[in-house]
Amino acid sequence: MKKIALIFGINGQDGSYLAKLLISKKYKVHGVIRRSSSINTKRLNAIYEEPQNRKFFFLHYGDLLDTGNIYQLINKIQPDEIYNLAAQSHVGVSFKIPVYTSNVNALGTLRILEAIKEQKKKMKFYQAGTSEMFGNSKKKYQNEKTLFQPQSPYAAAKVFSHHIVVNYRNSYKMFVSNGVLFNHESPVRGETFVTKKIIKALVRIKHNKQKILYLGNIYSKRDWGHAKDYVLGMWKILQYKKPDDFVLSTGQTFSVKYFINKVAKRLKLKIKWAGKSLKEKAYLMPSKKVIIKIDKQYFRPTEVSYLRGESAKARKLLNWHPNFNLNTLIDEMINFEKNEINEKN
Ligand code: NAP
Ligand code: F7E
Repeated sequence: MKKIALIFGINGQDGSYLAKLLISKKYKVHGVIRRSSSINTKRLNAIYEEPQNRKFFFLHYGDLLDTGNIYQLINKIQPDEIYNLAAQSHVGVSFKIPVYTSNVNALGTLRILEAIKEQKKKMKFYQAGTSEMFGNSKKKYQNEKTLFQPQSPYAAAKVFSHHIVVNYRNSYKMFVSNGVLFNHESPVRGETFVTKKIIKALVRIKHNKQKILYLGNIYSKRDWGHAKDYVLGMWKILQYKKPDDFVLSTGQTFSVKYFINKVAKRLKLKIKWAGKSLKEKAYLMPSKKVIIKIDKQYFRPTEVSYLRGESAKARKLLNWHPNFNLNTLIDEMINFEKNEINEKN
């Protein structure tokens, strides 16, 4: 019998990678999408249009704000595994819509847990936790034992979800697990996240399709991995013999500015930085044209300036190891953007 998975947030970056992974592992995959006024399921088209997936891949309308809808979907589908990847996932935006973000990212998780609790069938549950929960930790590496110090409505809501998962595990003996994942990117990363924004813009600048890239704080440091590696980790977390919490990370950290310089180098764009703070700019050499400017609007009221994960537990207990490094991640993302430009020409 095929295992049945239900993915909330299937239309997102991770959802699309996870759906492909689970289909390759012979699961029947059900996914929940939100109704949108224009078609936005580009990441799922390849899976949906593949005739042999017709019997194994199903999409349903739903929303983490709708308690009845969540209950009905879980009750009808009777999944073996449920992955909650749905969220208002942009940290900066969470300061603009904090109540909505908390409703989806915190209470949305609780709504799913409540629906699972009412089922006779034992269902495993994965919650998409985040390194943002560590906030401005003073630790050189953050792991499962590191204190959460959330610095945004996004992170505070995710901390609630993390704790409520642990609470339901202890209270009701449910198989519910948290992944605490550091940043992970890919060619299908949302376009307002910094890696995708930088790569897309620099490839377009290289091809004379764009003049200037505006960014916020380029001195924060992140531990960036590839979504493909991280969705495998999610699956492994649910295959572990017991429910538990796991950090997934590469263990390396780089500043946004380092990332920009690396991408520019790989694109053979020679850039030179000058100026400080909001006046800092990157010039394209030898023309001396300004191609990067700093824009106040991309700064957050509170910033998480340094994240670096330690994922020894997942590496030991789950035999999880990232295959991508920063160079291979960047190369894949650059190639994707180059193809996008070629296809449009
Ligand atoms: P993403 O691309 O933004 O995908 C999030 C998905 O959630 C989207 O498909 C979105 O639907 C859906 N969604 C948003 N609000 C919803 C609601 N009210 N009801 C139902 N679905 C809703 O995010 P991602 O990068 O794939 O991340 C997946 C999960 O991991 C998120 O929970 C994120 O917070 C968490 N996370 C991400 C990272 C990372 O670096 N990527 C790291 C740690 C944790 P639409 O497509 O309709 O907008
Ligand atoms: O920002 C800085 C920004 O938005 C990274 C989400 O997937 O990972 C992601 O959250 C850094 C921050 O990712 C711009 O201030 C500078 O310091 O790409 P980001 P994030 O905030 O780390 C975590 C793990 C998640 O869980 C989240 O869901 O880059 N930065 N200039 C900028 N960031 C953006 N977005 N845009 C800029 O122009």
